[in-house]
Amino acid sequence: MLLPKSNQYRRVYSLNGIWNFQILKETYHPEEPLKKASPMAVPASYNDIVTAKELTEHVGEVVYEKKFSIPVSDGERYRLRIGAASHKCRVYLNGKLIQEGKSGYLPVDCPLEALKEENRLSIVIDNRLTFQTLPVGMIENGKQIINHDFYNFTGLHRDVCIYTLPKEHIEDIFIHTVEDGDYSKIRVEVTGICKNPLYIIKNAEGSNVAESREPIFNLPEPEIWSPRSPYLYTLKVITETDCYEEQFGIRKVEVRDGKLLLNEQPVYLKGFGMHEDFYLTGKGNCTAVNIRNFELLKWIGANSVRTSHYPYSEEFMELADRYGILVIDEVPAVGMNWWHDNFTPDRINGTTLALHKELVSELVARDKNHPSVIMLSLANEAGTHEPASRPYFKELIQHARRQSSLPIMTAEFTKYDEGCQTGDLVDVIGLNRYYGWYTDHGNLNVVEEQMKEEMQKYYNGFGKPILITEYGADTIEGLHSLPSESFSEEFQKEYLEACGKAFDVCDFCIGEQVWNFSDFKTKQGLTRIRGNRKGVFTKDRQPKQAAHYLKSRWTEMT
Ligand code: GCB
Repeated sequence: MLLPKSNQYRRVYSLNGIWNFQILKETYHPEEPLKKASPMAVPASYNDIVTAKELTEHVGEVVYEKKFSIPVSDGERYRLRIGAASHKCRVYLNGKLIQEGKSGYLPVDCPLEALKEENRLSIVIDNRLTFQTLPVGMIENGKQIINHDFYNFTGLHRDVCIYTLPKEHIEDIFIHTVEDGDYSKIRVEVTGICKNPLYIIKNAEGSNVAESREPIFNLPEPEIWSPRSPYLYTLKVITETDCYEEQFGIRKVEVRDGKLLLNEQPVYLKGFGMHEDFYLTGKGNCTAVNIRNFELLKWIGANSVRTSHYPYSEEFMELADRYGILVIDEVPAVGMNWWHDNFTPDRINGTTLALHKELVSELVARDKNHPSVIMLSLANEAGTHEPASRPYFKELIQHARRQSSLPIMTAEFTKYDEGCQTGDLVDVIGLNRYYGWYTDHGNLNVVEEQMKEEMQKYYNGFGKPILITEYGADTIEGLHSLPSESFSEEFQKEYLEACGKAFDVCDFCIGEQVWNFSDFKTKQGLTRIRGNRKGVFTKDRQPKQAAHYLKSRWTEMT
């Protein structure tokens, strides 16, 4: 699935801006325009923009509506692209249902037919989570129960646009690099109508460095992409009727002999689990925030992030390529760990698995040409201690391996002693661990030993490299204490330091990703003071004391 772009054959009309918005209390009548609508920003979540509590916390359906007119000609195709509508959506054009979307974090893209002089687009969004959605949630006695630790932000979260395509157009482009270990080999796979194609590769300065009529060709003296040197090329595919430019990088990723290798060199991941979350806009994509995030990642010496707990915006992925930040791309499989009996026919079942597989395919299809993506994460903290989780993940992982050659991991909450059923199926085991925080709260003396013991057990048990995908402590900025006490800036720093000591002596540990990059909104809870405060940066992206510690640790690590 290609990102809509303008060129001599294609046009893009942005529909971002002010939309009409209304909570849906009764059955929706798409044939009628909204009557009691208020203005709403797109892209954005509506939750932190409105002032009425029942609206912020609304569970159910809302409608977004916008009128538009564009020039229409017979020689073109028209499509609608919604970057993300969280979570499920129904799309209507002039009152007629044209598409349904099943995932809140991946694009909805559909043809627009029978366009009129003036058109009305309406999008009904449903934020209810069940055992058959991803994220997973539960509706009990009419009440929504959320089983994940981030706010259930709702809305049109990413760009919405209409784009045109020539009748005979390129549908998709897959750029395969470093096949058979050959760094100069490029293989281009194009779908759609591709008459008499010409493939041109431009270097970062925009000069042509290779040209071919055949889809397999050589790029002489290729520059390799890496966090140190995130070198990007552009492939231009020109056909008789269309053309498209796609950026890519040349890099090789593999897990071999207990190591994560990038371009055949071991790489140690330093970075964070994150969230798309900011003041007012919630999960709405915001270029300024995205760029600030990457500036901070570079400043602190990080080289990687996990898109916890769902696919991030395409803009985020593009910036990761440019800044040279390695990305573990996670599907929105979170909340799959109620206390017991998760994988049962009436809970996480075949329908959930079918959706899970579909979202893996869609994520791979969206992000396949990003050199920054080095691994797929198929779930965060699923109930993998349950025997029934094994066939579920076996099928899911087999499916993922058919879609992508990238290493596969899951982020585990399951304690080794509980018997993780899936550790042998993945390439890397991600561990989310909070010794001294959720257990032995405030006791820094236990952190290093308990962390080491658990990592060692997992390694001995499965022989897979271990990546610490979460560790951290809630910290209120400006709260100081000597000696340190939990929630103070001093404690966070000492906590991360103690964990670091454990990682440093485990040579099977391939990286550390602190939870979290920045503070973020959650549902209200006794342990949540205006959200989860484990951020190393505040929500407005300023450093807490621990940020300076991490900066010196990570920059010294080379
Ligand atoms: C976890 C979850 C993450 C939470 C975090 C916490 O294990 O994966 O979503 O936010 O713990 O801070 O409790």
